[in-house]
Amino acid sequence: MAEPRVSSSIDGTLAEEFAVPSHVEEVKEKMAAFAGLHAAAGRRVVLVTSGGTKVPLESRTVRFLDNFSSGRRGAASAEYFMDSGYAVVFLHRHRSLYPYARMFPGTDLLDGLRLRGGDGAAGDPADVLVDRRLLPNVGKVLRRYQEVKDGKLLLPVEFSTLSEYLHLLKAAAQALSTIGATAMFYLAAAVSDFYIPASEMPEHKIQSSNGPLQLSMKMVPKILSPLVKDWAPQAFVTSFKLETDAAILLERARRALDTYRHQAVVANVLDSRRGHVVVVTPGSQAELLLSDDDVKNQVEIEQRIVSNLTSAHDRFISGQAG
Ligand code: PAZ
Repeated sequence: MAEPRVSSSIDGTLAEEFAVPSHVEEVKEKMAAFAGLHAAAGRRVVLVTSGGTKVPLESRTVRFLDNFSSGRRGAASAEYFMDSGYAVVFLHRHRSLYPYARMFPGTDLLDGLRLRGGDGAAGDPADVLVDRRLLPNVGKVLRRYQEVKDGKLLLPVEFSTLSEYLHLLKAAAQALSTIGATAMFYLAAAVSDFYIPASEMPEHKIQSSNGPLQLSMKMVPKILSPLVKDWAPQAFVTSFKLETDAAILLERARRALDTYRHQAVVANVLDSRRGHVVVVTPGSQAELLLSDDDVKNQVEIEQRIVSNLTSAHDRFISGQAG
C-alpha cells in the first residue's frame, strides 16, 4: 500500500513545480472572510470542488490533457448543501456546470425568450415571454438563485489548470481551517494524477514535424495528505473515488480512507455514477441507489449523498464537542 508522501515536501513541490496563480492570496482572504462571516451566523461551510483539471503540455499552451468531468455532481451538490443550511465555496472548473444554471443545459438563453407580439419593437423587458419548454421551472429556479445571492451563500472560485486547482485548494483549506469542525470538504473534482513539471515543459508548441510524441509525466502529489494532516486538521473531509472497474472500487475507497485517515469516501463507477454510489466511512458502508420511481420523479443522487454526509457531519461535530 502506497504511503502518503511527507506533507512538507508537498509544499515544496507545489511551490517549485506548479505555477502559483497571481490572485491566490486575494482569493484566500475572500474565502476566509466568507467562512468567518457564516460561522459567526451559526452556519456551516462546505468547500465543494467540481469539474476536471486541465494539464498543459507546453508552457505557452496550445495543447493540454483534460478529462470527462462535467461538473454536474459538484453543481447539484452545492445546491443541496445550501438547501441544508450550508454556505458553499464552489471551487470549479471554468465553464463547467454551475449551480442553478445547470438546470438549462444546452439551452441558448435567447432561444428560450421571446418578445410579446413578435416584432420586438418595444424591446421592453416587461414584453419578454419565457418559452416554458426550453426553460422549464425557470421562475422557481430564479427565485432560489436570487435567495442564494441575496444571502451571499455561494462563493464561486474558478480554476482551469491543475496548478490553479492545487494552489487554490490549499488556500481554501487554510482559509476554512479557521472554523474548525464546522467546515466540510467535498472533493468531487476529477483531478489529474499526472503532470509535466514546469521545468520539463517545452516553451513553444510541440512540432508534429518532429514525429510521434512520447510523453513522460510525473505523479501529482497526493494533496489529501497535507489537507487532512496540516491545512485543515479539524474539518470533516470527504473525497471521491471513481473507477471504471466496479470490482476494485470498494477496495480502493477503503485504501484511501486507511491512507489519509479522513472521514468519508464517495465511491462511484463512471457509467453508473448518476444513479448509484457507495458512501464509505471507517465504520460503515452505505449504498445509495436511485429507484425507477426516483428517476421518474427527477430525484437526483446528489440529494441522497448530501443528506448522508450532512448527518455524518452532525455526528462528527457532536463527537468533537463530547
Ligand atoms: O462531474 P461529473 O458529474 O461528470 O462526475 C462526477 C465525478 C465522477 C467526477 C465525481 O463523482 C468523482 O468521482 N470525482 C473524483 C474522481 C477521481 O477519482 O479522481
